[in-house]
Amino acid sequence: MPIKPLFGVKTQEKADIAVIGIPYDSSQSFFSGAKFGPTAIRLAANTLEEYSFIFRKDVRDLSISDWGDIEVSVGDFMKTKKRVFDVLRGINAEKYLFLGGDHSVTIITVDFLKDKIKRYVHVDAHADFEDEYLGNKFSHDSTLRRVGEMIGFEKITLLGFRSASIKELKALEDFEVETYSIFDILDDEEILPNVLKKADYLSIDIDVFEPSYAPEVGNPEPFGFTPIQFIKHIREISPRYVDIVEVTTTKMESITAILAATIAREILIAMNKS
Ligand SMILES: [Mn+2]
Repeated sequence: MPIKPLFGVKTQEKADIAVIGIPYDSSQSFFSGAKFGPTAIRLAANTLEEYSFIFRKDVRDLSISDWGDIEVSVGDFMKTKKRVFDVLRGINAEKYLFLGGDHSVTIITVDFLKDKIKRYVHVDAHADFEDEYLGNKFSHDSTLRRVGEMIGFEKITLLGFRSASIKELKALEDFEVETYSIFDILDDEEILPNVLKKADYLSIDIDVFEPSYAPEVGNPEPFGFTPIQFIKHIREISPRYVDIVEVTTTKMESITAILAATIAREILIAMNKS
């Protein structure tokens, strides 16, 4: 089965929203294979409707173009960053949906967009706030830390996490980062819509969902969001930049990729409003 552009949208032409795969995974994870994420998500989208039941809209009717995957340099973060920058400069879209790749790709995309981001929301089971991981500053365990350094710690929010080292928790406090754990969210129903609403960059690590809904991730972590708990607020959000990362599978039929693709479809429509 040939893999079509995501939901059969236009390809390689100027549009308001650019969809781009960044199949990079070099940093260490329990399970590897996040580089297959973009392929798995496009393949999953082949099996889904292009029509959103929630918005009553067809994604193909919107100004969206899928530019395919950027050729990355697996294992070489700096070379990959250069390639991503070159491609993004060429595309020069108003809005972007990036498909990862592991979470370190967000360090690159945020670097590219840093002057435009007003509020970055990191939706993740993990804090990703280590200063480095085994000497690697550009690891998926350090993504939020690097993002904070680039755009300012006052502009970032960590949402839905339930796993962090004591060092990370201390650093999050020291840098005065706005954080809401999954348990905070359970206690206060206002948090989720309020935080999602203000994001202009939304970074979604698919591991934020309960592993029974999204089992194929680098580091599964129980006690996550249910998909319905998240999608319930889709009408309230209008980000300009989104990434969906850490879909980690080599299977042709992946329930994690189906969830990621479905979320991508709804988010593309939500992005179209902004
Ligand atoms: Mn992450």
